[in-house]
Amino acid sequence: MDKLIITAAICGAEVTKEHNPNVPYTVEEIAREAEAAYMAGASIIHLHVREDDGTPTQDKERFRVCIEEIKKRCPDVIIQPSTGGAVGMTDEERLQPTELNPEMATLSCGSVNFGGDEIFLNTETSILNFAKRMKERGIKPELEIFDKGMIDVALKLVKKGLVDKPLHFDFVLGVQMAATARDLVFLVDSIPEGSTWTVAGIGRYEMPMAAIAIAMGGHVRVGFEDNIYLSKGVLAKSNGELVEKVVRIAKELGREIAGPDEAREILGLKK
Ligand code: KMH
Ligand code: ZN
Repeated sequence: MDKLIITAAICGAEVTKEHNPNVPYTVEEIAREAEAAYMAGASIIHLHVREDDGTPTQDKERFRVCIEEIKKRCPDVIIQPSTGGAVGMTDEERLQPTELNPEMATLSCGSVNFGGDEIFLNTETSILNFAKRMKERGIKPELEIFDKGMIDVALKLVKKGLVDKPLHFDFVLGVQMAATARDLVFLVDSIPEGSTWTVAGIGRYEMPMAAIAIAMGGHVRVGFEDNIYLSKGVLAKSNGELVEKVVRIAKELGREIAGPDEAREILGLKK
C-alpha cells in the first residue's frame, strides 16, 4: 500500500469564525493554519483565500501573497488552490489562481445542491474550459466528485484529451451522495485502474470516512472546510489537530504518512 497522503482543506469558502473562531481569514492566519497542518503531517494544502473580513475571494494577488507566506513556513508542501471558489462566483473569477501555475488545482466535475437555494454550478462548458486551462498550464487536476455521474464526466474529459492519466479523484461524501462505506467502495470501483483517490467526509463523517480510506489504501482530506469539530461538541483548535487525529488513526492501522515529495511521486506530479 502507498504511504498515506493527507490533504488539509484549511479554510474553505463557506465556514466562518462564527462557526469556529479558529477559521483563518488573514494572510497570517492562513499561513498559521497551513503550517499547523503541515507540521502534523499534511503534504497537500487545499487552499481557498479570504479578505481580512472573511469574504471569500479568488483574487490572484491574494492567492499569491498567501502562497508566498505558506511557502516560507512549509517550503516543500504541495499547494492546491481551489477553482471552486464560492457559490455564485463567475468562471473567470474562479480560474484566477490557475494563472499562478500551481502544481495542482481542484476541478469540480458537476453541479451540486449546497442546501437551501444554493447551487454550486458547474456547467458542461465550464468543466471543459477549466480542464482545458489546467491542461494548457500543466496543472494536475484533483477531480472533485460529489456523485458517481461525475466520474463519468471526468472520463469524458480523458477521452477528449483534456485530462491525462494517471487520474486523481477527491470523493466528497455527505453533501450529495451519502458518506457510507458502500458508497465509497462503489466510487472506488468506478475509477480506472492506476488512479489515486482521496476522500473528504463532510461534518461528522470526516473521521469515519478517513478511517475507511486508510484501511482501503486511499488517501484522506480533512480540515475546517469540511468539518470544524475534533470530536462531538468539541471545536478543533486548529487544522493541525484534525491532521494529528488522522495520523493517530493511520499509525494504529499500520499506514505510514507520505511527505510532500513522496506524495508527488504517488500522484505522478512533475517536479
Ligand atoms: N466552496 C465550493 C463552492 C473546490 O474547492 O474546488 C467549492 C468547493 C470546491 O469547495
Ligand atoms: Zn474547496
